[in-house]
Amino acid sequence: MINKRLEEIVLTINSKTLRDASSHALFPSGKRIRPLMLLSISGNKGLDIAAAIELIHTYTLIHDDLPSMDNDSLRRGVPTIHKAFGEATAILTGDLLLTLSFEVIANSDLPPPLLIKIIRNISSNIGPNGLILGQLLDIEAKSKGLNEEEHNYISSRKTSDLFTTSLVCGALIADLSDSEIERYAQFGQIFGLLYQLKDDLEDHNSPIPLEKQIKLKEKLTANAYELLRSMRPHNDYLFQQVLATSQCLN
Ligand code: GRG
Repeated sequence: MINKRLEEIVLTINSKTLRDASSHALFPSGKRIRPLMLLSISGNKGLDIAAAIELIHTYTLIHDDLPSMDNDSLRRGVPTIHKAFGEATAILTGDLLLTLSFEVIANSDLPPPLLIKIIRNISSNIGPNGLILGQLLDIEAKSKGLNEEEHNYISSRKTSDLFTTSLVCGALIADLSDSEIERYAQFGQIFGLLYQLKDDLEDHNSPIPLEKQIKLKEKLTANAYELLRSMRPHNDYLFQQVLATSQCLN
């Protein structure tokens, strides 16, 4: 369902080069965790917003892979966009996916007051006090040592904030109460840290000693389950994601 909607969105891009580059970035598909989390809360009426979240996620990956950032040659087993299409096209493809995400949101048929809440939440989480701040701090951190608190702060911005807005948008579309929305936001922060920890453990890429990482993983997993158990209705997809993510290094 999400892939079909993304295919339709890509077809609205007039330039063949930009359409091909966007298609290359979106397919083969990643795990689609963020949009699936959103849909697990909102149901099908959140489809456009879920697709917009995946467009944003894909933009961050394209820009993160650029020579001036992580300089990666492969993503999901295929050449990164700058390797396949050149750096200028890769920058523009990231830019267009971000821009297109807001066009898709604005054109969705959800009520305008809800759309404004969604736009406010997404833009504050991916902007200069969210994901972009996380990316900047991550780049700056490469030339200096970090303590656990600083490292976790970067992970919260770089990774948790996009999970958080995906979950909060799902909760907003499902018309949940403020306290339920807040619980999904808390879950997003915890899950993002857990997800980043898994990535760090797999890549052996953390300034934090292994023992401390494992302790943190156990604490985050317990907190994530506790929050999920307090929510109604039971969300099987979110339980499965915590289980799959926390199983690293078991
Ligand atoms: C360029 C503004 C800007 C931000 C980049 C996404 C990001 C921030 C950096 C990528 C590096 C990284 C390790 C981020 C942690 C989050 C993460 C593990 C992203 C990969 O997400 P998955 O696993 O990827 O959902 P797929 O391929 O399944 O979509």
